[in-house]
Amino acid sequence: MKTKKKIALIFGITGQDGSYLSEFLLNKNYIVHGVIRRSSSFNTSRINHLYQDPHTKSRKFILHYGDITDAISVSSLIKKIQPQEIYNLAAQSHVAVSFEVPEYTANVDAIGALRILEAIRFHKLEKKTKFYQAGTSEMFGKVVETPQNEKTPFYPRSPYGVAKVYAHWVTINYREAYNLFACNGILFNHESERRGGTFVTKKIVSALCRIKVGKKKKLYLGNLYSKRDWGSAKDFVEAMWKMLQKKKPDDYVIATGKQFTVKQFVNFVLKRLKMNFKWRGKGLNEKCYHKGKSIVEIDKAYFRPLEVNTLLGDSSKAKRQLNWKIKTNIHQLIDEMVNKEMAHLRDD
Ligand code: NAP
Ligand code: F7E
Repeated sequence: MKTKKKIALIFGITGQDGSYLSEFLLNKNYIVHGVIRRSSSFNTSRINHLYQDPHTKSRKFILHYGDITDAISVSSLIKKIQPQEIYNLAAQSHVAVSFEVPEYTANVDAIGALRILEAIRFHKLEKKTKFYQAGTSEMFGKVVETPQNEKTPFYPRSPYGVAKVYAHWVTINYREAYNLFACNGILFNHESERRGGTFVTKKIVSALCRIKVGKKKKLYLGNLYSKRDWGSAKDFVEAMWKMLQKKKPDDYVIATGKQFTVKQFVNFVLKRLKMNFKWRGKGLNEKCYHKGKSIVEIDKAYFRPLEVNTLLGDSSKAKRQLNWKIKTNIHQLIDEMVNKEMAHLRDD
C-alpha cells in the first residue's frame, strides 16, 4: 500500500536555510511548498537546482508568491496547501540592518510568526499542522550566563533580537493556549557556501579568496573580537525537522558548543589558503599583513550601535532528546566554503 507523502510549507525558502531544508525534506520524500517574494531581479539562485516546471506531472517542489507581511496571502496559502508541517524561516535576518529598518524588521520577524500561527488557528488546522519557528541565539544578546541553554533568560541587543523574542513567546503562547504543535529552535550562527555575502564568515572567505588570486586588495571588517559559536547550516536544518517529529512540542538550543573570535576565523581562512600573515597595531589601527601589504583593516562603519560580544550554546537537550549530532566542525566548514569560492573564481 502506498503511504501518502507528507506536505511541508516553507516561508523563507529562498534563503540559506530554506534551500538546505528543501533538499533535506525532498530526500525524505516530502512534497515541498515554498513562498517566494516578488522581486525585480531573480532571488531564487539557491533553489534553482530544485525548480520543477509547473507543467511537470506530480510535482514535489512547488513555489508560490506571497509575503509574510501580507496576512491574507499567508492565510490563503495555508488554507490551500493544508501542510502537515510549516517552517517559518522568513526574516530580515541581518542584525546590523535591523538597526536601520527596525519597524520593518519587527513586522517581518515578530508579527510574521503571529500571522502564520493565527492562520493555522483560523483554518482549524491545530490538529493537523505542526509549526517550527526559527529562533536565534541573538535573543540571548548580552548573555547572563555561559553557555546558553533553553533556560537562559533573554537579553536581546538589536531590533532583530527583540523581534525574535516576540516570535519565540507568541509561539509558546499559541502552544499553551490552543494546543498547537509549535516548536522554537534557538539556533546559533550557522554558515555555508550559500550564506549571504554580508554575513561575516562569507564576507571573510569571499574577500580572502579574491585577495589570494589577485582580484582584490583589502578586506574591511568591524569588531574582530566578538565571539561566535559557528556551525554548519546543513547540520542545523536537520534539527528543525527532528523537532517536529517528536511526540510533544518543545524548544531546543542548537549549537556546536565551541566559540571563536572573528579574528580567529580570519586566521583559520588565511591558514587554509596557505597565506603567511602577521597582525600589527591596536584598536581601529589593527591590520593584518601579507607579503608586506595590509590585507585586512578595520572600518568603524561595520561596528553596530550595540554588540553581542559572546555567544556559546549548550545543545545537550537536543543531543539527548532529538538524537541530534554535529557532523561538521569549523575547519570542515571553512574547507567547504573556501573550496566553493575558489571554484567560483576559477569558473569566472
Ligand atoms: P536568509 O538567508 O536571510 O533567508 C531569509 C529568508 O526569508 C529569505 O528566503 C527571504 O526571502 C525570506 N524573507 C524575508 N522577508 C520576507 C517576507 N517579508 N516575506 C516572505 N519571506 C521573506 O536567512 P537564513 O540564514 O536562511 O536563516 C533562516 C531563518 O533562521 C531566519 O529567520 C533567521 O532569522 C533565522 N536564524 C538564522 C541563523 C543563521 O545563523 N543563519 C541563526 C539563527 C536564526 P528573499 O530571498 O526574497 O529575501
Ligand atoms: O556577525 C562581527 C559582528 O553579521 C557576526 C544572523 O544569521 O547569526 C547572524 O547574526 C559577528 C558580529 O552574524 C563584520 O559585529 C565584524 O559580532 O555574521 P554576522 P550575527 O550578527 O551574529 C544570528 C544567530 C542570527 O540569528 C542572524 O540572523 O561578526 N563583524 N566585522 C562583522 N559582521 C558583519 N556582518 N560584517 C563585518 O564586516
